[in-house]
Amino acid sequence: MAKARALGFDVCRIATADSPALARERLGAWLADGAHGDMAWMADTAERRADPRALMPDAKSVVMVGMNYGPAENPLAALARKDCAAISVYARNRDYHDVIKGKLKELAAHLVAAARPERADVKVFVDTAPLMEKPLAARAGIGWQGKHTNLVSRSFGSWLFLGAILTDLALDPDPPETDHCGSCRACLDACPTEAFPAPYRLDARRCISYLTIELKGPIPRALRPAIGNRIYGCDDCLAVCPWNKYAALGREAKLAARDDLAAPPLEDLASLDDAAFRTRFSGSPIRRVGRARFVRNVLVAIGNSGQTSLAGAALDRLGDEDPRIRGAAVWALARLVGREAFAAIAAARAGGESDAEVAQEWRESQRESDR
Ligand code: B12
Ligand code: SF4
Ligand code: SF4
Repeated sequence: MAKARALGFDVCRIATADSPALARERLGAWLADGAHGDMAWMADTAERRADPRALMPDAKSVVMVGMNYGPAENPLAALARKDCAAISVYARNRDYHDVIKGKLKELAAHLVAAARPERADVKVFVDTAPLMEKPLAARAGIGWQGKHTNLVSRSFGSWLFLGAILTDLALDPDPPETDHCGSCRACLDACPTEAFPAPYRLDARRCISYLTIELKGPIPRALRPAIGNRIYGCDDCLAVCPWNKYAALGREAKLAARDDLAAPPLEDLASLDDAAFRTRFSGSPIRRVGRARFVRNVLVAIGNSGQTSLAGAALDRLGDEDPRIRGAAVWALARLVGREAFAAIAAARAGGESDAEVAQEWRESQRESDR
């Protein structure tokens, strides 16, 4: 633990490496419901994901680490500034995968050295392989899976990134943590898109994190209004958890919010071309989604802003080369300009649309603005 702390981890505990209790059944039920949406990689890897030994047949222990990324300010404050973007806490600076992976490798090397003369095999993971990190962290006693399904810690609330080292060393396991949610249901009630069909179960297809990060195609129209100005991920269910009163400010500088990502103006983000997008988000997790998905999200936020001054930003994107951006621009415009103005724009522009899904956006937006 001393070495883990010195490397920047806030908690490090050990679990046995067997399959987490009920994980196979629960993962199977979640996939059978289609709750994973378009994340086909979750279904493709299901068999391996349910059992750590599929990744390392001789694994006896898993060293689980947590890194606190507690924010300096209430992350929900950004939701009130409708002309600006709300970016989830985890994505306001460097990609946590990159930050944690290097440190995990160092911790693994330390484990190998400490075991000598015994020979130790180690493999490190931070959301990089099919491994169920949350139930393993709960078994190691780092926290428990709350009703929002994420791991909650009595010391850090909801703000912990997880990482894992699988090893064939038989290390002494720590006792597991028990559930401390009690009768609370704050996270379930806070979800803007009603993504929890039941406590401890998330329908990713309705989750803003999925819709803004994982979903490649157009965001379903019915869910767009509830997204508000959240353009990358969502923190609502995490932020309302009462256990956050014990949370501390994260100590990793690379994860502290960049000033320009605290509440960037939507208008600036909508106009980023590919080169500007890559430069602005170099080293950030946001870069992974690419410009098309990102500007699509920004346009949904513009449509939700209620600010007619942003209609020009949507109008500028009607001719974008990417159909996802054009489609979201049509939707945003219809919500910002009056019925007659939209009808005039549609008369001039809709007929030239070659993409079937965008043509459908024109038709549906016209229908809705006529109501
Ligand atoms: C797929 C995925 C997503 C998907 C689906 C999320 C989900 N809950 O499954 C989407 C894109 C929506 C997502 C969003 C987010 N994610 Co994510 N995601 C993952 C990933 C890759 C796999 C999770 C998984 O296995 N899901 C499958 C489901 C079936 O498993 P589960 O969530 O553990 O479900 C359990 C419960 O449903 C429970 N259960 C079911 N029925 C019942 C009934 C009872 C009574 C009980 C007690 C339990 C129970 O059993 C299941 C199995 O343990 C992990 C990394 C990893 N490799 O583990 C990161 C991970 C979970 N994500 C993480 C983060 C930070 C987020 C976001 C906060 C990002 C953001 N700000 O936008 C949001 C949070 C949304 C939320 N409320 O979950 C962190 C969470 C850290 C933590 N402290 O828990 C992880 C661990 C990545 C990491 N290495 O740090 N994510
Ligand atoms: S991350 Fe947001 S949308 Fe997803 S479950 Fe939590 S509150 Fe709901
Ligand atoms: S908000 Fe309440 S129900 Fe949700 S995880 Fe936190 S303690 Fe559990």
